[in-house]
Amino acid sequence: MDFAKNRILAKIFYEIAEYLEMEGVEFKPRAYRKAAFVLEGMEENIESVYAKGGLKGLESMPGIGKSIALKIEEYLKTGKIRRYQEYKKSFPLNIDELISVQGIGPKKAKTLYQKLKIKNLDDLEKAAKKNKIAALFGFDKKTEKNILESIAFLKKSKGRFLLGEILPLVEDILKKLKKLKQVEQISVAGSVRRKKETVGDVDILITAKNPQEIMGYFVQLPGVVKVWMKGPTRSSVRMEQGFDIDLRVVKKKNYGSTLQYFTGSKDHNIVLRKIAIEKKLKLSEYGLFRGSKMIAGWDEKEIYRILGLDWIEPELRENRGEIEAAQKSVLPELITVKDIKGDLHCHSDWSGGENTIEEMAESAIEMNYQYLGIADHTKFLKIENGLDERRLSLQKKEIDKINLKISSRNLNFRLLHGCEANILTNGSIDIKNSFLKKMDFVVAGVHSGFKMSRQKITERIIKAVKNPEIDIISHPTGRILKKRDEYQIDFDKILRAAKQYNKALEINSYPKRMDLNDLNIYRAKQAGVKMVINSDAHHKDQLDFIGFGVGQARRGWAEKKDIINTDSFEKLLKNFR
Ligand code: DGT
Ligand code: CA
Ligand code: CA
Repeated sequence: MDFAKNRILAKIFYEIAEYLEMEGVEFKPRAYRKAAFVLEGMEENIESVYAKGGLKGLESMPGIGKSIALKIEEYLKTGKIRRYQEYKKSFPLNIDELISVQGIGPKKAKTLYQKLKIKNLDDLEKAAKKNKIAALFGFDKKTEKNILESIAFLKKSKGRFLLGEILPLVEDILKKLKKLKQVEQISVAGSVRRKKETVGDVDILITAKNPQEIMGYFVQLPGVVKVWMKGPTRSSVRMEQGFDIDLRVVKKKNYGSTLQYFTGSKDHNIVLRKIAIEKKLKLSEYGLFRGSKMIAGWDEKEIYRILGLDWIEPELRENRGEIEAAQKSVLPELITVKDIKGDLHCHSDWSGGENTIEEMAESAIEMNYQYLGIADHTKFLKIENGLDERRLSLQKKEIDKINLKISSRNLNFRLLHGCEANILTNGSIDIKNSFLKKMDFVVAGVHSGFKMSRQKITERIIKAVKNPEIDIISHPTGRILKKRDEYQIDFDKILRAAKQYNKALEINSYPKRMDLNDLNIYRAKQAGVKMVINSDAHHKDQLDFIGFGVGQARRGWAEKKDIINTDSFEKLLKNFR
């Protein structure tokens, strides 16, 4: 099924939300974002909802009120939304781009356009370099410097896409191609197969009976907006989300070597080719050769074996020691999604989340988890409606009630009551220790004051690590992919403290967060520090994000024993107390 209209409407609604914020309208932006979010996650296309139920049908969807339903109707009938067109006409600017700059929100974007005719990142950069921004808003030099840094950062990541954003789309396309009777073997290669946190383009390989037909089907997939090339063995398209997919059809006898070659990474392949040469062999995408005789090619494992290596998981192929480890047969046994027994960081509608605690629990039960830890924000985070001690106590009662209900179903499942408390600028926590003591577990993280000096912010986090009531440090680096760099911390110092006080650092699976990148995970593992892979879900469907965290953990060589939420419920709680 094609969900093109759902996606287009979602994108328009996200943009309308920004325009509303530009005008200083309250509450409505949130409603539009919610509607966009619902549209993105729908399992039915919006045209058929409307065809079946008309305006009433649209209104009966969660998160869609009267005025938004009318806009959907308008779009389905006319292909346009007048209000949106008007906004675009009065403010012809790249709003997504501008507000992704740290310190620039919709209102500032509006002023920038009105006063300086700034429409995009390039305009903004030029103006900032001439100190025009500071003059306009009364910013100090430092703020303007931050803006320039943020622009440089955005430019660096331009043209790369979050794995979490595109993987669901890629998996959908793989599924569609797999269903074709002509397709024999199929795999994604490149950085997607290696689960790199950001992806330049998507590479897919297949072997097939009738390549022409497959190419014909591929270039007409829903969501394709441009065909770069369409040939008998290779086609390349641009998807509406902006990323490209390369599809290659190869011969069966070359499938393994081509998969190996296009999985990369380039650095990994270079070393592999050297090893081949040392053995008087030659490795290329067409196979492994002795002289002109092909000795391997159809199977990837075979190539590694003949080169004297254990087969290497794609996530490890970055030339970071995996080849030496494969030679010595000491590769790590990487953690898998199946090893995860529960999630210790998700949000409910008590603060920031979209679903009730019970709905979150049901999703976790469906995922065969043994436990789910509700860790809502605490009171310092006012914008997220953070919980104070009184509401935390009420929440505890609610969780007890749900646990009781669930226990009658004879499931091996329990809800745990935690919170994601704030590490304040002086390292203290916004909820008293005497209260935290009563909770099942406590996550604590930095949610404000990122721009402190390296020494100060490190001390601040270490103070939280030493706090006996805290079990997990969330957002240990504070980065937001493509938006904000890690905050300056002395990571080695934090690792030493975490090891000494036996605290777990969080691998955050939320696609744009991914606190603890592959290299940091590797460092933590080497330092003997335990980690926890959490979804940070704000919606029940987002519990699935866990796979992205597991992907990064694998890239960081993490094994089951390194990750605490592979433990049973009993063992986990014993360690927390
Ligand atoms: P991306 O797309 O930037 O996220 O990263 P990759 O790794 O998917 O890179 P891509 O799409 O340019 O190429 C796919 C793989 O093909 C790459 O990982 C390794 C292989 N490859 C591409 N160009 C070269 C090359 O010049 N030399 C070698 N040895 N391998 C290459
Ligand atoms: Ca690629
Ligand atoms: Ca490529």
